[in-house]
Amino acid sequence: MTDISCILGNISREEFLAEYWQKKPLLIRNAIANFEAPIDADELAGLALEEEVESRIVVEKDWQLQHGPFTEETFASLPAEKWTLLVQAVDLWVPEVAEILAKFDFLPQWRIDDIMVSYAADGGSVGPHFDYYDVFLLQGAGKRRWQIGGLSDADCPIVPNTELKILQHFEPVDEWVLEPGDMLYLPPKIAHHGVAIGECTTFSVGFRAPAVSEMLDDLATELLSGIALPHHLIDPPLTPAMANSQISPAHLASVRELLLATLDNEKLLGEWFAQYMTAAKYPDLVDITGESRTAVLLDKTSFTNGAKD
Ligand SMILES: [Mn+2]
Repeated sequence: MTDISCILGNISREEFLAEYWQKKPLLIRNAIANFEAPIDADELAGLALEEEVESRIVVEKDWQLQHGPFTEETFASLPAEKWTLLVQAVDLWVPEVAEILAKFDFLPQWRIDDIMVSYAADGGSVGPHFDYYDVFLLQGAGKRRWQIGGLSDADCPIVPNTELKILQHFEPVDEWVLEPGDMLYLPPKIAHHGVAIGECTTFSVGFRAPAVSEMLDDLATELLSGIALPHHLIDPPLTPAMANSQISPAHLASVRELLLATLDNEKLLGEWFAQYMTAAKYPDLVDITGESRTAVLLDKTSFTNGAKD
C-alpha cells in the first residue's frame, strides 16, 4: 500500500525515499497547489534589519557577500538587478513559514535544519554551486530558472576572490523554470544554479548534515566535559628493534583499536548524537524564538534542544 504525501505530487513517499532521497533530483510541479508565499519581499527585508536574524546579501557584480543585519540604506544602495537577499531560519520568526515544515512529514524530523527564504531581483542568483546537504527549493512568488549539473566536490575549482564558493565550471544537464508552488529536490553535491526571472522568492528547506570533523569535535567536547574515559593508549608487544623514532604499524593498530573501541558504545553515541542533532540553531535566542527540536532514542529517552528529558 502506498501513501501519497501532499507535497510529492504523484510520487509516493516510498518511491521518493527509495528512488530519489539522497540519490537524484526531482522536479515536482505544483507541489503546493495555489501556493501563496507566506512572506513577501518587504517583510523579508524587514527581518534582515533585525539584529537577531541571520541574513546575507549577494551582489553578482564581483560576487560581493555582505552579512546582516542591514539598514534601510543598504537596500537603497543596491543595484536595480542581479542581487539576492538570503534570510536563514525564517521558520523560527514567521509561524506561517514554519507551517510549511509540516509537509515534510515523510522524513525524520530531527534531520530538518531550517527554511531559508531568498528574494532575488531580476537576474539575481548566488552563482552555480553545490551544497553538502539535501534541499527542497520551493518557489514562492515569481519565477526562477533552475539549472542543474552533475555531482561536484571539494576538488572542483571555484571562482577566486570571493567568499562564495562558486563553481568555475558549470555544465547544465537539465533546466526548468519554476513557478509559485513548484518544487525542486536536490540531493547533496548536485551542482545547481538558480536565476530569477523578474523578482522572485524561493523557500529552501534544508537538512542537517554535519561533517565528520564537526561531529568528532562535538563528541570530543562532550567527552571532555562529562564522563572520564579511563582508557589510555597502551603499547603493543615491544621488541628492542622498536627503540627508535619510528611509529610501528603495531602502535598505529593500538591507536585505531582504542579509538574504535571508544566509539563502539551504543549508549554513548546515542545520547551524544541525540543531543547534537537537537541542538538549537540559535541557542542564545531560544527564549525569543521558542525553537524546539526533539529526538527520541530507541530506548525511549527523549531529547529536546539537546537536553535529556
Ligand atoms: Mn544551494
